[in-house]
Amino acid sequence: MSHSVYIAYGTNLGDREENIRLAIERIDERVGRVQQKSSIVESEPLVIPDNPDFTQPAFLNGVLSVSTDLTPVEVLDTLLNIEKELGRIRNEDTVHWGPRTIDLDIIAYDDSIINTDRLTVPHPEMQNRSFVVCPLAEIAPDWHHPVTSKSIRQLVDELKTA
Ligand code: A4P
Ligand code: MG
Repeated sequence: MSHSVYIAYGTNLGDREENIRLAIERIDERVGRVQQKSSIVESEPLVIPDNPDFTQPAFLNGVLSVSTDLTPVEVLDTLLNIEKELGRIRNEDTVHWGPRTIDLDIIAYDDSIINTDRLTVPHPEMQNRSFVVCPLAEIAPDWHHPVTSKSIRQLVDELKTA
């Protein structure tokens, strides 16, 4: 049975448009058909809580809807492989929340609520990030958060008035 998964991407290193193009191509091949693509938004990096003076380039962000036959963990493993192939370096020296060629996060998977060591779905920070909420609102105007039951419109409004 096919599931609906929303995937957010973020990139702030190298040829950002090309990173997005390649990531979408691979997601379409390996996770499932990409149904919708939001506009791409440019945003300033979030301030890193434990490293507030760290500077890094601006991000391009967006959200995709994908129909998939994979389980959530299979989607995660596929996204981690694609991140690796596109050159994301992950080790003890890389700054947490630092620059990356591509970061792929699972925002939502059907109406599932998942809290395991490897996976928190919906993404725990999504409602605080306009670079996720606004693109999601564009492609999924009827979406509701399965934990809080808030509509995507409400999440957009809350970010505007925050
Ligand atoms: N994981 C748990 N839940 C999920 C999920 N829903 N989707 C686990 C994906 N992964 C999930 O991820 C670490 C582990 O999280 C994964 O192995 C998986 O088991 P990671 O990608 O290595 O960690 P990270 O991305 O460096 O850290 P974190 O806290 O996930 O960072 P975020 O939330 O991805 O934020 N500023 C702007 N403007 N735009 C951005 O896109 N992104 C970040 C990184 C910071 N600042 C930004 C942006
Ligand atoms: Mg991530």
